Amino acid sequence: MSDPHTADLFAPPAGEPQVLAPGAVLLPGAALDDAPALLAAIRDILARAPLRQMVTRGGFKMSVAMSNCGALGWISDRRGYRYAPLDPERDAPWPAMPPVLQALATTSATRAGFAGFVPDACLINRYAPGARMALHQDRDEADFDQPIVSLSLGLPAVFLFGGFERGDRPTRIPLGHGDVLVWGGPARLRFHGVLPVKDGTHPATGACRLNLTFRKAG
Ligand code: MD6
Ligand code: FE
Repeated sequence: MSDPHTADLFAPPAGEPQVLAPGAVLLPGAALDDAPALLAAIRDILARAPLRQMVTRGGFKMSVAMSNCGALGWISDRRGYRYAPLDPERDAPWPAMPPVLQALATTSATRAGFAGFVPDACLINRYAPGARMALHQDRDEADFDQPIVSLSLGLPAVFLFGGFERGDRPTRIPLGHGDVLVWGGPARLRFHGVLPVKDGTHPATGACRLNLTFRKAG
């Protein structure tokens, strides 16, 4: 099986977009070149708006630690989930979205067939080993015609790519450092989640996975 044409059928080369389902496109390694600049920008944001573990409406502390940048930030508390212009921990606006982050989101969306995507919200998720994200739909945004761009950095994770009902059996998609997943159109309301992140360290992030989701929330 050393014929490169045959091998390609099973392992598309990094950089080739992979259509997982209509509207869901994986861009393997799309952020690798920019990763150092992206991580520097993320560190700067987190120095100003620190990561915190939010509680759900039911009062459970989420295993993933979160912060935001951009005009709007996603928050959860005993009143539920929503987007808010102010960081409730600091009673101040979220840090602005750095151009390097916005550009990655817009370029990735265009590559996946969603030209003209300009995010106003970027949710930063940090997964320590063991942290996970239960199956959910993203439905707190104003316009479901707008895609979501998701960037993975650091430790790998298994993304659960589900269907349109919570009970639909999800497909497992490995996501690694520099991968970008664009999620829109007919895929926009699919259920999805992340399996517990395995122990390990990554040269770029240390002992964690970072996931950034870019949205047009307002
Ligand atoms: C994560 N991602 O990858 C969690 N949501 O850590 C999400 O919940 C997500 O990757 C909407 C669109 C893309 C995503
Ligand atoms: Fe989500």
